[in-house]
Amino acid sequence: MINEDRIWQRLQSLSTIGHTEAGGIIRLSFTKEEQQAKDLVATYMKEAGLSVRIDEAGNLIGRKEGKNANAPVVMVGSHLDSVYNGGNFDGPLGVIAAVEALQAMKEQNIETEHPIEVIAFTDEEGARFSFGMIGSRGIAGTLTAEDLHYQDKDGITIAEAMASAGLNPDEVSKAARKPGDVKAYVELHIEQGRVLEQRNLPVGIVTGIAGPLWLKLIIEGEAGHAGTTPMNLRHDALTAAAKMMLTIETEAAKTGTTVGTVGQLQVFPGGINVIPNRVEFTLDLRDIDEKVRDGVEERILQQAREICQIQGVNLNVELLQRVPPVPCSELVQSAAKAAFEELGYEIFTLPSGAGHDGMQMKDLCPIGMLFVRSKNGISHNPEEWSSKEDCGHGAIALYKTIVNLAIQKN
Ligand code: HGY
Ligand code: MN
Ligand code: MN
Repeated sequence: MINEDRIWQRLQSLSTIGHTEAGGIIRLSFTKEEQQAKDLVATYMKEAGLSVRIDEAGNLIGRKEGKNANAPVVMVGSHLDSVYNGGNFDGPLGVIAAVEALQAMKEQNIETEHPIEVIAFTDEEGARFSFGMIGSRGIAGTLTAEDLHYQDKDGITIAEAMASAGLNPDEVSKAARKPGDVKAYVELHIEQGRVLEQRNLPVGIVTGIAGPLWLKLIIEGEAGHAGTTPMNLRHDALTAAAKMMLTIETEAAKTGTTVGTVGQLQVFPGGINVIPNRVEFTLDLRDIDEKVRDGVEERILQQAREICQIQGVNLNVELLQRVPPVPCSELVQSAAKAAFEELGYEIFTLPSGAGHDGMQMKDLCPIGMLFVRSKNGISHNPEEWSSKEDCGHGAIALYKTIVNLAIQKN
């Protein structure tokens, strides 16, 4: 049904773009590496007989017409941008498998009622601007001009980066689709965890996506001489931050389902013999249950303020993004279950700890996801890997799910 070798070869070609000496991938949004990846995938889309365009938010879109041009589109896709030093499968597998599914339909002359669009969303990861899911917010119509002010490490805003990539940030709202335009959105993605591996299954059906809360905590103390300032007279921003990080670890672990990560840390002025007067660090807090997640947030911030009181330092908290957890729709889950049955795959369902573009699409259309087993559950790491066979199983399951969704007359 699908060509596993072609998928594998295309994944390998894609993995050379943004490849670093450290062995990982750096393909940040609106950079030449992301553009090169889009250009390569655009050639694959054309080979699959799709009409190809870039929308106003920078998403690469390949479209296959359906028998009924007015029928709502079935969307399928993922992303081509990466985290810093990421792996080869997070995002690209979903895009390449989606193109393969449509190419297989073309080669087998399969016509569907609904048109189908493959989307390579721009900036799913948020690595460059610590914001993220820019492309899917654009399609969902929730991306605003204010969002485009987020800056990267060099102070370049999203708007400036879009302009340098040939887009007009003032027109970003034109990428929006209306509810009713889209029948469903389905994405194939690597699991990035160990559940499928522990069950010895190649693929699974996702029940829901945990919601990421991203905060930046800014602690301001007092710079001082490392040699002349007694310990009891210090207002050390870094030791205060360190105690807060340990609180994050303790409070997140308590619920058994929440995960908390400090991924970025900046210390000022950064001298070996200067007591730090300013520290900035990020918190990525997630749970499949929004109330549980926000309860952990509350307890962390409460203790952070107590730490500030004791150490005589100041805390400011900046909200970067607060994305609610999203359940996967019955419509897509049942189309996937029917596909698994047709293929003789064990029907196994699991939640996603990682965030995905489907979260932004939840008010636009029913969403759903399929997972492919990850070796040792490793991801966001050059060691990220899924076998050719598992990628093939994932692609066939995606193909069947798409056909199940696009062939029905409603
Ligand atoms: O951060 C995430 O969960 C996803 O990889 N963007
Ligand atoms: Mn991803
Ligand atoms: Mn990722």
